[in-house]
Amino acid sequence: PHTDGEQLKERQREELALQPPPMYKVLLNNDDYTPMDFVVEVLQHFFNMDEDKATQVMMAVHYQGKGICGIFTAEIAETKVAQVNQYARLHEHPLLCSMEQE
Ligand code: TYC
Repeated sequence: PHTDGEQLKERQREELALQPPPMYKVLLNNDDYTPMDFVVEVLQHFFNMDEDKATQVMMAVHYQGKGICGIFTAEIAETKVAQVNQYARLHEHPLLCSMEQE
């Protein structure tokens, strides 16, 4: 019923399904204009950080230029990036969120 070629492809599908999915870092970039309070609120709201953690991450981005908000699978990372950038634009801040594969 199954040719050798089909069995090989099925094995390859099974092996791929056992691999963990690729993970993506969601990053925040520093800029000179977005208010610190706004960044802290974004980190609390979109990344479920408490106020202390959000303040730490915001200050790390402020002094180091970039920082990690979290690590997610592709679809979740893409959604976070889109939501943060849309929210920042709505409030007319230049805050930039991006992602890169781990
Ligand atoms: N540098 C901004 C300020 O001084 C604050 C800031 C922090 C902006 C983190 C963006 O991702 C950011 N108001």
